[in-house]
Amino acid sequence: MPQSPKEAFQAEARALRLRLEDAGRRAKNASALEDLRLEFLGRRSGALSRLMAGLASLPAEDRPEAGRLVNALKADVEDALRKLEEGFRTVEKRPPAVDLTLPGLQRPAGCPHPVRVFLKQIEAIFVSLGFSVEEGPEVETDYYNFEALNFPLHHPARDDWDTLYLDGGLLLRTHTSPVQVRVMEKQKPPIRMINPGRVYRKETPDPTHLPMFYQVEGLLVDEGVTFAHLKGTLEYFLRRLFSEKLKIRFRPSFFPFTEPSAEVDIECLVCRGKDSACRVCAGTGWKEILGAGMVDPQVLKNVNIDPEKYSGWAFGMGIERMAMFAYQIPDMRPFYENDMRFIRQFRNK
Ligand code: 2U9
Repeated sequence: MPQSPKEAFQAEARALRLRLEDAGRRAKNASALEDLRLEFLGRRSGALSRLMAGLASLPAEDRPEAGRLVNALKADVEDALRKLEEGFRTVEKRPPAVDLTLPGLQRPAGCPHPVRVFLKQIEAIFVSLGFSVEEGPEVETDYYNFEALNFPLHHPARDDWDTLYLDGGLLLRTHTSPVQVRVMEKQKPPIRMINPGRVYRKETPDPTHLPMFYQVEGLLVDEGVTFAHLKGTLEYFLRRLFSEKLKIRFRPSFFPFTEPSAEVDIECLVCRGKDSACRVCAGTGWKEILGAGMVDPQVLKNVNIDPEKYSGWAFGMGIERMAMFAYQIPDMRPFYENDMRFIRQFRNK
């Protein structure tokens, strides 16, 4: 049935209301809102102005009702626009969920630690000589850390190797020597091994002491092994590590687990013995770099190796002290302060 002018007017008003709802849902920001305002309330070509103009073509008796319809629609349009505007204003006032002014996440690339680099160089030299690389526990028993190595209970020699004691008769190892003891218990000679690892001492940190540091110890046990083999091996090792023509000297010393024992010095690489005021060697021209000796026959007996048949030698060195000397660092503490500016300096050494 054809629509009457009044029905046509009402249908147009309904369509306009639907368009308003749909446009309101799609408007996402203040500029879309301005477009909406023009579309519906624009003076000349706005939808409501056009609807209003259509009033004139209605029969006179329908005009008052249609006029009310247009006014109600106009009020609804204005109301809808106001609500949308308020909504946008509060969204714009809210701080963004992510602070875009913050600096981005930085993930600086790490680099090998100088102590580790030095340790690997030492390992490579001994591996090339046929030594195996062995590791063992850092928490040890009194037997493996002291007794088996000739430190009887209450012997004053223990003072220099004092450590942190744990419950149950356990302690933090003061040297990596317990690893040699454990290997010798299981494996009969010939033995050729080095054992790198962390060790602990009762020390207050200062430029030349740390309560935790790295050691590399070595052990060789076989028939007919002499001090001459020890001297030759250590000289070869130190010349490969530092420089081919390095001057080396052995001085008599004492350790509970070796007899005879020696301390090994190398020429001061900073002044080469030419500066009587050298801060690195105190003007002596020499720098103590490691300790060594023939394994005490009692230590061999403790692991059921016959000292009449076999003999052996051992050595030990502190890695941070060697690295300090090699890289000419006056203080060991920065090795463990986690400052990448310090660590990075030794990347290519
Ligand atoms: C066994 C027998 C003997 C290992 C040795 C040294 C000498 C030595 C120190 C150097 C600096 C420790 O890091 S430091 O404080 N070490 O002087 N170490 S002989 O002798 C052994 C090891 C195991 C069974």
